[in-house]
Amino acid sequence: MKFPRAMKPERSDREITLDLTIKPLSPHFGTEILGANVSAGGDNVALAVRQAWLDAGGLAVVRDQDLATDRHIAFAQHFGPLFGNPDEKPLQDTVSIYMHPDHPEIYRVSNQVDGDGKPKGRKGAGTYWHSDVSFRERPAGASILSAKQIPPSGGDTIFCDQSRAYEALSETMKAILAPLHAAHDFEVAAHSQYTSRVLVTDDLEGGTNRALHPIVRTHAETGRKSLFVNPGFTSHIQGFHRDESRALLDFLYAHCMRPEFLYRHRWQEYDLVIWDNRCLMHYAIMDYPDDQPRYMERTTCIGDRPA
Ligand SMILES: O=C(O)CCC(=O)C(=O)O
Repeated sequence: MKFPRAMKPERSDREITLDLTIKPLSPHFGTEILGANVSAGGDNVALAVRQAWLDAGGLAVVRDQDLATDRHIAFAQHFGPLFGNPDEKPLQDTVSIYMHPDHPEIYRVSNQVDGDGKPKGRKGAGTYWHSDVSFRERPAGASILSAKQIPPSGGDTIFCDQSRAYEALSETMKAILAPLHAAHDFEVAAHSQYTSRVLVTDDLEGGTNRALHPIVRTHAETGRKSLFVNPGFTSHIQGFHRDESRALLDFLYAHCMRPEFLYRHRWQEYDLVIWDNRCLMHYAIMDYPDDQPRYMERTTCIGDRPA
């Protein structure tokens, strides 16, 4: 059965006029899209995928996309300008060795090395809860990850729906959070995840990897509110004593971990997964051995300033 786009039924298996099959991944967020050809589909497919992604709370899994790198970049541009484009400062110097040598818009995630012993991508990328690039004044909007090689099991990625997490708070807690801002700083992750302190210090000198954002942000396209703090990059809440800030952040993180706000993605080869960093955080599980290759390519869109 086909539905015109304007008559979207409630979350259930459905097709839209482009013959895409769109199924929920979980009762509250996430969608699986079958039958799309992102590489050859042009603007119509990209716009339909984008709309399905927004409708599903910012998580879409487009199956069976064996995408050439340049086609991935062309598709991603429908979601916003990309980090790595010639006008934009790199995400951080620390990660530049993981960027694709011919395509600076592509960040590579991998547990493999090439013939010269150079990493094919960042090993253990995102093995902590985070929202991509939240330490920038304009953090990431969409991130688009193309799975080229996956281990036979393991290497799942977990997503947390921070809109639902926000909506489940009491009205009293929402009122407490409403005026608050939190500092986001790449150094938080640098301390726990990276060893090359010299490069990190260089990055921080320009101050481009630190930013202050509202704890509750409103999604510019859907109007939905969500929590916007993450353990990976949020350093503290402005105006609070250190232990007050720690206690409130720890409460919010524990709240976000309620299983009903989470979806765990078991990757299939050639999945193209699009997540919205404005309202989701994610965690990549590195539970697979090095002799089981995992290789992924990511584009990252520059989002708006959180408000
Ligand atoms: O490897 C993954 O599944 C996700 C890696 C990650 O956290 C990221 O690309 O931001």
